[in-house]
Amino acid sequence: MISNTSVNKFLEEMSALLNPDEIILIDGTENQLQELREIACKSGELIKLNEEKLPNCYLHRTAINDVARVEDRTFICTTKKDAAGPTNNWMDPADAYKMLYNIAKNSYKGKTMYVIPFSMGHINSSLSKIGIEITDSIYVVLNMAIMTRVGTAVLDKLGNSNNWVRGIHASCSIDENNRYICHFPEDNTIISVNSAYGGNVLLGKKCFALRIASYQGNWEGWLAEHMLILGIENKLGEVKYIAAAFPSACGKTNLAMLIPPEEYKKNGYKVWCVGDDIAWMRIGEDSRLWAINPENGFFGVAPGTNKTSNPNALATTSSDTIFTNVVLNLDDNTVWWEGLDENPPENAIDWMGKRWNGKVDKTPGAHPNSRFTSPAKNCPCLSREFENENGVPISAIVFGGRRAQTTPLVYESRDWNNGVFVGSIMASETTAAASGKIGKLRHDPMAMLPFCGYNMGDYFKHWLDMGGKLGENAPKIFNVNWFRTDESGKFIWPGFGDNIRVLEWILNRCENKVSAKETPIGFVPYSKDINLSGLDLSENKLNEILEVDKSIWQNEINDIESFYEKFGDNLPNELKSELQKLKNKLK
Ligand code: OXD
Ligand code: MN
Repeated sequence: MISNTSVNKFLEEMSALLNPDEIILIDGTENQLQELREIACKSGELIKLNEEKLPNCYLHRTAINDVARVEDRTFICTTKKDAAGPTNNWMDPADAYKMLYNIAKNSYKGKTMYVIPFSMGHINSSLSKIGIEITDSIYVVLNMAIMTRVGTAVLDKLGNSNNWVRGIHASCSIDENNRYICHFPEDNTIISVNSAYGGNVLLGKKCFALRIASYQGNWEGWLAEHMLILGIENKLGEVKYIAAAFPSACGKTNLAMLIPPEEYKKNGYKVWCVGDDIAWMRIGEDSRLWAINPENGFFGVAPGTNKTSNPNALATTSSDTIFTNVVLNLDDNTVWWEGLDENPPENAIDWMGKRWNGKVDKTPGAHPNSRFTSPAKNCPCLSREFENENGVPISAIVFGGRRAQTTPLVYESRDWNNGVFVGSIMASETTAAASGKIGKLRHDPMAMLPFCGYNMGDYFKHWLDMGGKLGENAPKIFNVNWFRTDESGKFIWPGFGDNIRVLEWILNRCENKVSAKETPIGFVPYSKDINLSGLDLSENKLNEILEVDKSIWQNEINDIESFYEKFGDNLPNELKSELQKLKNKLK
């Protein structure tokens, strides 16, 4: 059935270890996927939703103890501990394999082993990479079939090559004390046990496209980043592309699918989504930086998604979607989540499977990290370059975090090295996307803290080297913060569609169309250069969120220094010198 020698050997070994009753190769046909949906509906793993209102849509509930990525149980397993660096959990590969194989042994007994050949990126693109995930979960198969390109076409592309990533997922008993998400970048292998939550088990996504791929990118000279990619079209029909990194659940999907406000629409502006979560970026033959989105769908956070915040995402979810951990409305067999509208269902089931009345019950009906998995092709603003095998050229790189204070609405770094410094000192308040405390400030360089598959000191060095190679073609690097609050804790900047006002300034800076004010941290806009027309925000308020307060930044320095200390000798000198420059400027 499969002619690739290395794949066959892997499947033989895995079937001996896991002991499934049956093995099914996912061929990518709609017929096979439909059969699996039906089996999952029979077993209760999926609930079929209202076919008229939500065609081909399903609901799934994970176990209550399995609702988010588990960073404390995520490991990078490299021969040398230093290769994983101070920001990753590390395990010796031999110990990890032994432990994981013990946990997973015979765990497919009575079950089917599904074999999913998948391609990250367009199957024909030279920038793409191939993986094979085995799993005992139909939910995983169906999600992978939305999020990646799956099927026998991938095996045809692979031929007899051994260059592919092995992904092993075993649900086991969803025991959180034996849950492990382990990466073996030296052998292109990922093993995930005792979870069935998306980010831990859709191994093409965070595990491969970020952790393993970032390691590969360091060797091969490219970047795998936690970034959305969007194109902004002006009235002349010219499209410029921006790649932007934000920590999880900070509005990446909303920004990637932004709908411009009326003033901008009138002036011919359009925004095109290339990707909402991951960018693979390489230096093209023209020496510019080119990006592809290796995914084929969106695994978006449901709560807060609505007709105003992200009408494009809502439209994207209106068919062919798997919803996870949202509310089931029993009246019409549709779904609901907090922030969808003001009309929660009264006759409903919450994400835990309990009866729920949205008018009376105080507990949220949907989990704060509940999700939708939808195909990219459903997105009304999907870029026509989405399938372009070469990707899109990047004009600007944007970093951003969730900071109530400190960081201005937007600032531009002085040059590439300073931009890498800006990315490396990113900090953000934590969200529900990962288990742990919410709202706690943590350093999250380039939004890659949970996703960098190697020593982050070496990762910074790699970024600096990429700048050296790009030379004068390097995109400009910016930082944004949509989340500054006033005394009463309310966000000052409206965000959502109005973020285009900031992106416009960014592109104007890339084209040297506007000047900017120099501050100790970089260049901030003159308020006159941010278009406020049609917006209920005074220039004074705008100036307030553009302000760089030296005393707050002096405190920030202490924080950066203690964060940097972790990296010891692996911290590149260029970043030490950028930090020194910042200190001098703040004096
Ligand atoms: C995601 C995440 O799911 O970052 O994209 O957690
Ligand atoms: Mn993400």
